[in-house]
Amino acid sequence: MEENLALYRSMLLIRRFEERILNEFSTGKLFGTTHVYIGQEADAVGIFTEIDPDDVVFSNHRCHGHFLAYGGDPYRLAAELMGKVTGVVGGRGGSQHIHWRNFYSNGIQGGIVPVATGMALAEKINKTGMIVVAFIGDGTLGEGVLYESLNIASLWKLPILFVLEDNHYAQTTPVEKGVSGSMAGRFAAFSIPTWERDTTDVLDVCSVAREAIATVRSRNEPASLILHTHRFSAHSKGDDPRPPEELARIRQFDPLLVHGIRLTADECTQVDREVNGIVEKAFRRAEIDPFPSEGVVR
Ligand SMILES: Cc1ncc(C[n+]2csc(CCOP(=O)(O)OP(=O)(O)O)c2C)c(N)n1
Ligand SMILES: [Mg+2]
Repeated sequence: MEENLALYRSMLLIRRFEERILNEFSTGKLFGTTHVYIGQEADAVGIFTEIDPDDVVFSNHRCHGHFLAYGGDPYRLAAELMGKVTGVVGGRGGSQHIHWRNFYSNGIQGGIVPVATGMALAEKINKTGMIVVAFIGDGTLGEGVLYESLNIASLWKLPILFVLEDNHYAQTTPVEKGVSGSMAGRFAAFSIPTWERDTTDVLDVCSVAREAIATVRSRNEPASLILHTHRFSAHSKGDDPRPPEELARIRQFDPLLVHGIRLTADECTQVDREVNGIVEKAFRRAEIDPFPSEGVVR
């Protein structure tokens, strides 16, 4: 029960944080762009429940949910989005370029995958026992550098888990128009084993992630995890050509609803109150923080 509550709380923190981000953009307090994770929360929370604290994580443009599930501070993430000196990377990285402990993100689709692969080589050489987890989206299957990385990861038997979050869209392009053939087949071509689930149930994600992660760690070799999911919000702030019927249909897969039925109404209300308080405090505190001085990178 405790665990169910903790999983729900982590997903709700991401949801409320991201909702706040979308609202704050209209106030002009945030800089750059943003790609919220609303709808996909079960992926991050399930996976981060199963990795070790020292494992290395490479995220992408849609990184807030990954960062929060990793244990990142919502206040420092809010400050980062506001360009404040107290931000995760001193207000210089913005929404997509975050680094904290062993967490890295980058906005260039696929660009971070060879870096993640190199990091897995370093972990192997240094015999740290740590594995690398690299997140990509369905649209990133179109990036050639991904296949060079899969090839090297397989040839050199590197401890890396490639997580493919298929939310069925690359910006506004539906997956049917951008991805031919089989997703799992792409990994199979490099003899990389794949675990695949179509689910927004965080307990399912925990269980499949546990298997995939255990395989990478015990064999010291690559694996992949394909999670079919749904993005409820626009790709970025407003670019969403999907018809209302489709948006209504996918809402039935809301990970908070799917998992929420395992909790009592009182528990949900209590967690909601607690999480709203955390998000409110994070944004209020970040708002009054200073901007970095010109030319100074902290
Ligand atoms: C090399 C590169 N090309 C284009 C973009 C612009 N861009 C950012 S996200 C995105 C779509 C990514 O789709 P997907 O990989 O499915 O991830 P999702 O946004 O669905 O999470 C595009 C085209 C980019 N960031 N990098
Ligand atoms: Mg996508």
